[in-house]
Amino acid sequence: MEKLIITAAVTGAEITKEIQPSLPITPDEIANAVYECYLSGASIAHVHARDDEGNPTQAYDVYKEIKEKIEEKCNIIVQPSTGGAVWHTPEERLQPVELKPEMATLSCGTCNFGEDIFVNKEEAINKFAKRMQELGVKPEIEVFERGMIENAKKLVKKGLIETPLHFDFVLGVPGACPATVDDLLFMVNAIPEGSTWTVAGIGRHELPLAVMAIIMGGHVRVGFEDNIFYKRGEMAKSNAQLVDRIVRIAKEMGREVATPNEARKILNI
Ligand code: KMH
Ligand code: ZN
Repeated sequence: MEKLIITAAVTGAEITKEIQPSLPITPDEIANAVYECYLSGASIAHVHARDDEGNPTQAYDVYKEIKEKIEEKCNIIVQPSTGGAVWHTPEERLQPVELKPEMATLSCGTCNFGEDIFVNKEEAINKFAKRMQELGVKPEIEVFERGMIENAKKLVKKGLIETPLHFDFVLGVPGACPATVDDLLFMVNAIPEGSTWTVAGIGRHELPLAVMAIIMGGHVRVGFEDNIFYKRGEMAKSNAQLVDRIVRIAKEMGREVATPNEARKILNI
């Protein structure tokens, strides 16, 4: 099996410090949290930015500061979000792509998102994909529902993204696809041959789906964006604590963990 790529999603757009006191918010806090995750074994940092009040922002300058601070510390792959928060406009969301990161996320459809709707119209998806292609940014295709895989295949036909594709199945978002074993298999069986995939299980689903991915040859995303607990009733102390556990399980199962440069090779970056 390929070595395991661990993505650390350290901040997200939904969690607050009131809910998880160790949530990294400022560029320094985010860079430090990412560095700890890198030392633990993460090879990709999925990054969301926050403004001075701690609210989600897609501002170019804030992402630039975060990216530079991370790059001063380590060679982890920096993957900014183009999903942002549900209320960001497509124009706002696309800003971090202008930094020409190695990767960025590309959500390929609309879904319910708790009480909100995460809107990704075809026109915007095409625009995001085109700009990433122009700037040489590898998209990680975010899949919250099965139809989003078909939208990604359409982008390949239109020449807006290139194979091999890399997918992230975000399973267990309230209102979107559940996080069962059958759902993960359904997704994995639907992606084009030669694709790579990772899974981000939300909340209590993070760990079981990660274990499945380790067994199946997929990759794993963990972090406060998706899950703030270490176990039932016990908050995680840090993002790195969640990475540490995945590294331990992978090693016990004989799956080696990829360095950032090994992840670059696996992902064709
Ligand atoms: N915060 C969600 C609405 C991404 O980063 O690309 C979208 C999200 C996906 O987190
Ligand atoms: Zn995200």
